[in-house]
Amino acid sequence: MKILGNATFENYVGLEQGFSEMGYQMVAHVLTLGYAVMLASLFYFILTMKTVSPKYRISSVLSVVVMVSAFLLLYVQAQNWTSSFVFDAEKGRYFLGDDADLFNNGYRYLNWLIDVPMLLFQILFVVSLTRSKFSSIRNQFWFSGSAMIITGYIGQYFEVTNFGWYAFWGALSTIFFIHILILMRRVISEGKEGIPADAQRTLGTIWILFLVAWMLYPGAYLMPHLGGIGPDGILFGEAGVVGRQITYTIADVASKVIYGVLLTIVARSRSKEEGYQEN
Ligand code: RET
Repeated sequence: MKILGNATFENYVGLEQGFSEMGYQMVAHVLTLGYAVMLASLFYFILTMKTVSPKYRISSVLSVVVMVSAFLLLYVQAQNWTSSFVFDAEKGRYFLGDDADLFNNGYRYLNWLIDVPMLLFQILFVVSLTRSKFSSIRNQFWFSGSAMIITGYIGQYFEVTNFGWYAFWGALSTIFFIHILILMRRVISEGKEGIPADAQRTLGTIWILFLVAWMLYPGAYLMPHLGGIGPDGILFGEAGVVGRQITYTIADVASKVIYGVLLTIVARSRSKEEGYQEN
């Protein structure tokens, strides 16, 4: 009898039902896609840095920081998957290996601890705030961003073993998330004032992207219980495991890469208007 304790639901599924070839490979591939995109985009942010005027370049620098940290942590996350589950040729499925590591999404959470404040600061270097104070927004972003991730990190340990704690930490994290959404809305609406029309439209797109992409993370947190609460729910199985990793990858590409590209576009439009010429 194996006891998994606070392990996340991927391990419980891998112990009892195991994963089909398709499910196992889809996760391995989507995790690999994740870190490959981060490395490729790293080059984009370096190579486009000079297309914006020097005062906006910090935004690209922050994207570079985000790409490097995400690349490394997603790489480790992908290795964690392949070292946790082992093919059983008699059953034709992948199961939690006897002496294997347990799988845990904690690498991601710690990656967000770096990336969330960076992504939030990043926009402050591209827009000009008209009423709010830069340092006040920056500090609130930093505080609520870190608190949101740390509380969620604690909560995810209880997703199988203690639903009450899992819901409690998740709810606490959501309060910080709402604070971030309110701040971001304010930053974007102030940022739209007095900038070229195309840059205003791009900022509008950034707000929608931000809302959708960032909401995917709490969706992934809730994933095992979205199809019915507890181990009998339909997503407490292979579909939920695969669904969660796909959700994370889409969210990561949207919130880090596409967001960074859109901010570069806003910065380029503002640079042009201010007379900056790339040489
Ligand atoms: C958690 C816990 C459950 C409640 C909420 C959460 C929100 C997480 C978010 C994460 C964003 C991460 C990003 C990473 C980019 O690198 C922690 C899952 C609300 C919004 C943007």
